[in-house]
Amino acid sequence: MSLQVGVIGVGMIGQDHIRRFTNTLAGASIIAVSDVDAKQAEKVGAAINANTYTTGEELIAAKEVEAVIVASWGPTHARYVLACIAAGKPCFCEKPLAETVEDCEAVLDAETKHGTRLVQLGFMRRFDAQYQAMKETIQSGQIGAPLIFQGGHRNPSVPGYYTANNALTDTAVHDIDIARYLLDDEPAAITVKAPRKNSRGNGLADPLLTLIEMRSGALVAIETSVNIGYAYDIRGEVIGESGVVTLAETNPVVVKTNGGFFGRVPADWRERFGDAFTAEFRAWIAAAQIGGAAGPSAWDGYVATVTSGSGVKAIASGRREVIALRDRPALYSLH
Ligand code: ISE
Repeated sequence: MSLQVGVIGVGMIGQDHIRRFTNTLAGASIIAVSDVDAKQAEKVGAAINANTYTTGEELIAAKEVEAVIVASWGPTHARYVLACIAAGKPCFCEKPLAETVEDCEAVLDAETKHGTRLVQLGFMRRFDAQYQAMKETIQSGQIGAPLIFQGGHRNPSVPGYYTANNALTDTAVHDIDIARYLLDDEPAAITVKAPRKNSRGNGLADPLLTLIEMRSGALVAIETSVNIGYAYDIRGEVIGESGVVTLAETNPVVVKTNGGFFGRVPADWRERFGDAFTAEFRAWIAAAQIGGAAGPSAWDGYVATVTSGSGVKAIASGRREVIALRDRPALYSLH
């Protein structure tokens, strides 16, 4: 039977997910929506024949809703995720899991008490074919034990409300998560450096170079550039003891003309990670149909929030900050 899904937050990303459910995915239907902007909720709901709920809590409590997608404003995530756990309903939550470490911990405590996983985090890169091939290469032993992960995360531009700290809390969190996934390791300390500012960046400290020391002694270096103009360019390389694995370019062809060669670079995250979004929801639907969750967990959301928060501290202090994580509950096995 088709999984009956409710979506909380029908802004840009919520609508993107709804389109994916309507046009591409099987085994689930969006039957309920809610948004702080009631008119927006009505409009989006009417277009897909879904019921509209005044609050996220009402949507979660509704009998017809079997599973929930939380795509609302970041500061509201934890409260909706907690309500889903209390109702025993599977929940897909966009990053961040929560903006504060305390709220993330409340989710970990509630889910651990529940006893089985209900929460899946929207770290879609784990479902990207290129990163998966990179992980398989590392696991196969072809490049020897991994020593360094270098990530480049380049956005052509960011909206006016984007702050300097967002480079860590909104953008680098993806690289933090994928580095943990690739290296099977946890972060131990973080240092953040900024060169002179990109003059295109409206005064933002952009780009940033973040160095994370992992518990095993491996290093993670992440460049975040958020006003680089030319395209949405995601770079990644793992240096091992006897080899290197690098994300290939994503263009299907190379065009040679006028004495040069050319290959397309994606315009935005939709183009670059479209297939990964579809794959993450396929996995979520299959897991939620039997009352669970797949892939990135609340633990992964917690580590991302602690790490990016320590990075924000490191920007302010100009120093290396230690990343203090609680012990990983048994519910969250290694990646
Ligand atoms: C945005 O929120 C995302 O999640 C994108 O993947 C990322 O590239 C962008 O920098 C973020 O602002």
